[in-house]
Amino acid sequence: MNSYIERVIGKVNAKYPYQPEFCQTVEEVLSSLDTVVERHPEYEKVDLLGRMVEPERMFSFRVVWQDDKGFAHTQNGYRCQFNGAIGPYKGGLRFQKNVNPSVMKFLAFEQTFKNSLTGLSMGGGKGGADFDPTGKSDDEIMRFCQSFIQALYRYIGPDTDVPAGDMGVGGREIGYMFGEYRRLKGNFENGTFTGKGFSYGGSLIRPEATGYGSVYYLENVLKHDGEQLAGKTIACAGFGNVTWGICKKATELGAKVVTLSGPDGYVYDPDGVNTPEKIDYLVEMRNSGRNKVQDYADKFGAEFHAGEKPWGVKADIIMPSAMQNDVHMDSAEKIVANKVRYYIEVANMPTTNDALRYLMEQPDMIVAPSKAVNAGGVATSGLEMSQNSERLFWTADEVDRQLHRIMDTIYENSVQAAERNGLGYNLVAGANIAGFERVADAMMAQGLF
Ligand code: 2IT
Repeated sequence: MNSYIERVIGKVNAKYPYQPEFCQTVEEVLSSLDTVVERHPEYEKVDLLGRMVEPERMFSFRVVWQDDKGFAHTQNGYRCQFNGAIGPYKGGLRFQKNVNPSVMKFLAFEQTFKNSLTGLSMGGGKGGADFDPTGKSDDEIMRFCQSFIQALYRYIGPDTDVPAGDMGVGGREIGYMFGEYRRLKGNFENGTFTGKGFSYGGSLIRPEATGYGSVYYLENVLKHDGEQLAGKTIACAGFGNVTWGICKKATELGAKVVTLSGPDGYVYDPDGVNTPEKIDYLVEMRNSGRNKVQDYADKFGAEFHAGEKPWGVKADIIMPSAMQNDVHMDSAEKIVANKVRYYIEVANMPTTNDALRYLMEQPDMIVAPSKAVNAGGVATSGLEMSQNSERLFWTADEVDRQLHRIMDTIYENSVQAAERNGLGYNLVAGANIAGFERVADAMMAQGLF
C-alpha cells in the first residue's frame, strides 16, 4: 500500500482506538485510493488525507426530555459536520441507543463520499442521539425532538447544514424537529430539513428513494451480468424505511424479498413480502414502536427464527439493509457456501472489513458498496432541496426519473473510476475513488484549512 495512506490509517488507529467504527471506515475507504494517491504526490505536501479524516467540526450536547410520568432523562446529542468542500453539510439524524461519537464519525465520513457520488452539491454530515425510541409515546417523541432542536438549531440551516432522517428518525420526527426549528428561528428558511411531510415542502418519492435507488443500482449490476431482476429472490434485513422501499420496487419489477430481520431475529417468507397488505404492514410495525419483526411472522404465518440473522438463507441476491456490521465473517462464509452471486450492501457499512475483503475475493461474487447503493436517499434529499429553493413541487414521476438517472450515473462513474485505475470491475474501489476525487479536487482548489 502507498506509504502516505498507510501512515494516515496508522495515525487514525493510534489516535482513536476507542472509535472502532470510525477506524474501520477510514481503512476501508483509504485502502482503495492507492493508484490515485500514487498519481498525486502533491496530496501529501498539503496533508490532504490527514485533513480528510478529521471532521471540520463536531459538537455534542445535552438533550433533556421529560417522560409521560414527569421524570426527566438526559441523553447525548451530536452533529458531525465532516466535510463541506462541495456543498452545505448534509446527512441524517439517527436516534438509537448505541449512538456514540464513533458511530457519528463513521456515518459522516461515509456520507461525505456518498454525497459526492450523487454529483449534487452536498457536503457530508451526520448527527443523532443515544435516545431509544422503542416503546416511547408520541408525546415523548415530540418532547425529545423539541429538546434536540433547542440545542442544534443555531448550527443548521439551508446553506449551512441540512439534516434528514436515519434510523429512528422518520417523517414524524422530522415534522416535530422542523416545527421547533421554525418556532425558534421565526423563519421557514426553505425547509432546512429534508424528508419533510408533503404538505410543507417534502419531496414525493423521498420515503421510497433509498430502497428504489438500491434496486435501480442492482438492475445495473444484473444488466452488466446479462441477467434481469424478474424472478430473482432477495434476502433483506431490517423492516424499516429502506427495506420497505426495496420490497415495493422489487415486487413491481417481479422479484421477491424473502427475508426481513429485527433485533429479535429474522423472518423467512418464501412467498415473498410482495402484497400491498404485507408491504404496508412493515410501516405499521415500524409505527408501533415495538421494534419486533416476529409480528410479521405471526400475522402472515411465515417462519420466525429467534435471535438469528438471515444470512444463511438461500437467495439469489443478498441485500443487508439493516445496520452497520451486520455481516461478520461467519455470515460471509454462509453466503459463499450458498453460492450467492450478488452481494449488494444497502445499510451504511453493513459488512465488517474482513468479511468484505473475503467476499470481494470470491471469483464468482459481485460486491456492491453501500455508499453507492444507498445514495438514492440522500440524492432525493438533494432534489428536495432544489424544489424548496425554487419553491416548486415536482411530480412523483419527475422525481423518480431523476433518481433513476442519478443511480445509473453513480453506477457508471464507479465502474469507470475502477477501470481507469486498472482495478477492473470493482464497484467498491470505484465508488471510493469516484467519491474521493471530487472532494479532493474541491479541497485542493480551496487552499489549506
Ligand atoms: O445515510 C443516509 O444517506 C441518510 N440517512 C439520508 C441522508 C439524507 O440527508 O437524506
